[in-house]
Amino acid sequence: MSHPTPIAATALAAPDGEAELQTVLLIADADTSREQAVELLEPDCTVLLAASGAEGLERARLHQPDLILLDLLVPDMTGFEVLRRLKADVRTAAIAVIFVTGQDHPEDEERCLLLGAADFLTKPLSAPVVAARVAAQLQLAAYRRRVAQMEHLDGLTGVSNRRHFDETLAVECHRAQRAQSRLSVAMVDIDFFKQYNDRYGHARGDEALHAIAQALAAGMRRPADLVARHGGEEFALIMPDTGPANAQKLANLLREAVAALQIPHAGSKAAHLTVSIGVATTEVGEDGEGEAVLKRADKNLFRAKAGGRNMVVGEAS
Ligand code: GH3
Ligand code: MG
Ligand code: MG
Repeated sequence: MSHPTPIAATALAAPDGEAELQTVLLIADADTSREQAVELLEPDCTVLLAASGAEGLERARLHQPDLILLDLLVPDMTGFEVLRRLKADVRTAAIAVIFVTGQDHPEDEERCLLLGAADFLTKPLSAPVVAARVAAQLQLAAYRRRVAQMEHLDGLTGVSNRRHFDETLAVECHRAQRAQSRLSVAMVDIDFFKQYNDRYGHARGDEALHAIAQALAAGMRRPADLVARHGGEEFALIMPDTGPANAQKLANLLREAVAALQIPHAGSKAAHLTVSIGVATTEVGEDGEGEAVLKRADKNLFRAKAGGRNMVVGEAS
């Protein structure tokens, strides 16, 4: 089977800049239609196969595909049941499902759509119809994914926003408490930034905020570390599983990375933009959503400002 246009209209740009193929999970017993579908999708998408409803549900949960093609006739349960279970599970409810059925029964089509299927295909499959319908759903999936990512990001700086920070901090605090590990947070505030705006203008101020945010993000080492814009010219960091000594070490590297940008600021002692950072660490088993440790980090930030700025203040190990 051949088709003129690529199915996956949007190659998603991964955060590291590499394009990523979209993933389609095909839940169907082995037959010629399944072979046809694989052949049609394979050059443009990553295709995952599941030969039963149970396997399909498991793979959907595990791999979070962009789209599911679901045959009405799977061996272990009806396709309707698979769809019902996909929609009942928060981990899979948002994944679009296209139903594939052998008979042209309008009542099947109606039932699928009522159960939440996104679209419907009838066997024998027609290549152009499959390509068009799959492409439409994949485009929507790409759009949804981008919106979900944007909801977590601060528009000006490209790092996480305050809401995402608050949610992540609550989750990580509970995780640290359960794991009996320590979690560090830091508050980062740009020094003499009001003067920077007054002297160079708000637009230059915005550019500096973006550059500093990106330098902080680039300096964070572990996948679980998080940089967020906490508000105005303040950033906040979450460093899971990190004690006071390592958190202060990292904070100092970040402070140096910002200074190394050498963004000129005639109104600052250092003659370029710098940041002050306050660090704090949870006690092992500490309860709470993170307000307490954040407050301690803020107090240390105040000390860093009072101590002369462009410095890190943390807690004793
Ligand atoms: P300190 O060294 O004590 O932190 O002094 P500061 O001037 O940095 O602190 P202050 O709180 O007095 O001023 C913060 C400034 O940050 C004022 C505000 O105009 C600027 N600011 C906050 N958000 C933005 C923004 O989104 N864009 C720009 N360009 N400036 C911002
Ligand atoms: Mg401030
Ligand atoms: Mg400031």
